[in-house]
Amino acid sequence: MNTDADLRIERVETRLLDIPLFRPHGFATYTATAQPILLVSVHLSGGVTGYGEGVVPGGPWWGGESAETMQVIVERYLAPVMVGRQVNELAGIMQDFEAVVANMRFAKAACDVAMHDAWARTLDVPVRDLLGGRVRDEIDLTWALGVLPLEEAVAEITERMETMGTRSFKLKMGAGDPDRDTRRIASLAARLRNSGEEVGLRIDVNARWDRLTALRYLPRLADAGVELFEQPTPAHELDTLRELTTRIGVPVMADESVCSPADALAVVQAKAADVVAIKTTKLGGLLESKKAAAIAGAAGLACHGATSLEGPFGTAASLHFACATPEITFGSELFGPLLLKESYTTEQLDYSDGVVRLPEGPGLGLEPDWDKIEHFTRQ
Ligand code: MUC
Ligand code: MG
Repeated sequence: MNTDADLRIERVETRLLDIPLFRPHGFATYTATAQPILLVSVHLSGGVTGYGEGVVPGGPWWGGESAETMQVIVERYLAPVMVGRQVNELAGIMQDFEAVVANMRFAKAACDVAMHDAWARTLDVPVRDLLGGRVRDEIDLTWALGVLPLEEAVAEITERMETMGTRSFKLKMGAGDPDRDTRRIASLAARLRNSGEEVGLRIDVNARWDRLTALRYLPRLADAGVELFEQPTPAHELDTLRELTTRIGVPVMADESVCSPADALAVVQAKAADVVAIKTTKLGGLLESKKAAAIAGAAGLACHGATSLEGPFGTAASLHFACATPEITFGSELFGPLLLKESYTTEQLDYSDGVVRLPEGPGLGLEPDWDKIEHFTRQ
């Protein structure tokens, strides 16, 4: 039985891991060959440790933070706010972060998750129980392909259908000429249709197209059978997003547009999207993600369990969130660990039949593999 004295945050440690990807992942402006992850460990006085990941999709191109900036922010500014406090003051600690560090939500998310993990472990319950409890035990999975040539994309889709039962695929766009990019996706859609495979295709432009480019090419993608457009245009242009949402007849998902609960409210008020991508990282952790999902859900928008390509701990955290949050009605893309060449936990998340399942056990339900962690630690 843990006492109050056991819940004191004694020490916060960070280390940078560089984990190679099994293949390069091409985004709109950058191609990643490894995923840098800031592993944050929160040590409690009773001997329990919780883990969180500071992670962005590939690098600072997405939202301005990187694993390196997060290390400075956590070590120098956020750790002093945590140390000496009780871990069951989590909401108060998160509030106090705001007095010391503005924005930097990915860094705060790593701390939020490590504290949730540590606190849940002291109670011997899964993190899901701290987030409201069970809504589901598994969630549908969309697999994301980077920007890939046609044949490689077809091979990867076929392989994932056969080995994991995946039926939903996200294709990254926004790199290079939009006309060529659109033809690449339309050919892939036609190829899959002709092979008789029933798969859903969606695209993510990562905010790279302007209004006219989107108005020109999204209808062609709609004709090709693309079923969802993720963030085609810049994050703050909510009028443009609303226009696309209402004009083209294919659901639009807001991703870069929603990095806080206030952003979720702005998207709701502007009627700018049909679906909101909830990355627990970009929102600053599990507590803030709950607020954003509640706002979107109250307006009747669907929420998607999105990813920053987290490793095992970060993905498990997003999975606990998705499994405790009724508003996540639009499935997930929590496939991050499978993009890594190797994992660094002793057990792996269970992916099959088109879903990913919540692990059992206290906290996040995963344990660190220290040999692997040492191996991947940046020197
Ligand atoms: C994003 O913007 O959604 C998620 C999957 C992927 O390939 O990129 C990320 C980031
Ligand atoms: Mg996105």
